[in-house]
Amino acid sequence: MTISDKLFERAKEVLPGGVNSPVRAFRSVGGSPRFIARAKGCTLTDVDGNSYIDYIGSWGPMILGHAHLEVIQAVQRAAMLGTSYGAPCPAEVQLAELIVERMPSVEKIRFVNSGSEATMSAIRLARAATGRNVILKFNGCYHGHADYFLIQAGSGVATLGLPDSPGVTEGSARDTRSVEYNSLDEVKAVFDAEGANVAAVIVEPVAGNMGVVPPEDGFLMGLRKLCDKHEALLIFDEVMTGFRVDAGGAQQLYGIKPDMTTLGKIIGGGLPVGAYGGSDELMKMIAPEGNVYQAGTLSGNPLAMAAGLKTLQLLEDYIYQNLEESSAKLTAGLKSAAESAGIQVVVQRVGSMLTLFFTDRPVRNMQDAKASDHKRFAHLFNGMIDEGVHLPPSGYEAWFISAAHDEGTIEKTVETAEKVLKGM
Ligand code: KE4
Repeated sequence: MTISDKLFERAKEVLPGGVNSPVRAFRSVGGSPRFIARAKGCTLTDVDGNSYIDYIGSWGPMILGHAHLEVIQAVQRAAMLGTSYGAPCPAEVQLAELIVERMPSVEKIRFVNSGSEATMSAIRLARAATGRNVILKFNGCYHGHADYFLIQAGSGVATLGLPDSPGVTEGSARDTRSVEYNSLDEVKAVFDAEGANVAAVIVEPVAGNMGVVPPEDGFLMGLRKLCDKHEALLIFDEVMTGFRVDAGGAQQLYGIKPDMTTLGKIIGGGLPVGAYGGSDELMKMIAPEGNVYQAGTLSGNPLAMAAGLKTLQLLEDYIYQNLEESSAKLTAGLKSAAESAGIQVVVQRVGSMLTLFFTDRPVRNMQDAKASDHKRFAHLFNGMIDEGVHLPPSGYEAWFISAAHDEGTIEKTVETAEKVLKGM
């Protein structure tokens, strides 16, 4: 048994499934998770001393690469001044100002401690602002683990093949509608039936939790127009896409202005963070300015703010240009590797997030994602990890490329993929 295996056995005695987040347990790919001892740049090193080229990227935050010196130093400096005050600190103002500057649709923002908290709070605000209850989401999209989101959800829910989650009561699911992504007809049908009751449409502007599924032309604009027509709010869940697919998020990439935006991951630079924001008019409904209550012990935590602030400050335009080049090169390499192995794949990418699907047609929605061959993905995953390349352990997840994935890393990844695919 490896040290990871022994740790996993111990972990299963005290942690459900041996993990603190389900998708990490390798359930859909088989085998046991590697326990990580350290990470630097684009490399993970496990407790047995094995190193891996990392495409998990902590599920999105590590766009600069792991243990970026300036980010670490910012956190160290902050930690020396105390880890949490329960009172305002300068860094939360500075980070808020930077996000507001880079995301024009966000005039005011509230920091929380996870993406789940951000989306929960955004829904509460949308319901308060409209006086309506119904929320419309999309099959395969994942907005965190609040009860009313765990309906046809993506990410770990899809990975584990859970239709929905026990413990979600009739009452909390009653006001959630979930339709196929990229289907404006299905959205129209919901609005036609109960438009006056729809508080908000919440959407991943680029879906990343059923694998990467880009919005088709007109989809996001269609949502914008339907929300305007029925006076519902459009919420862009940019927890994954925010500062990932573009310096201003998906809303800048596609030129669509949502009413609210939720954020996480990158804005915390690898420390726990989430945020929700929108117009001043909307956000002033939030306590203590307004009476929509939301609070958090560690919200605006000085360490997370320091890591997020430094990360965003380092995310200059040239980084995005380099990420576009390296991600495009990886995409082309994966396609040609599969072709030379005689295996049909589709690689879908937006910016530096991509997914390889074992299928012969574009993946437009969750139905298509489910129809791709996840057994083959498991085979690819295990072949790659044995060769020192750690993909996300699910076919329903995005692969993340960081600024630390240099040309040699991309080439090694492609060579490894070719070797593994040829052996399949
Ligand atoms: P967290 O509560 O996990 O910080 O954020 C929830 C969330 C909300 N919205 C989107 C678009 C998200 O992608 C997420 C979380 N993403 C998953 C990865 N697919 C987190 C990884 C995990 O659950 O272990």
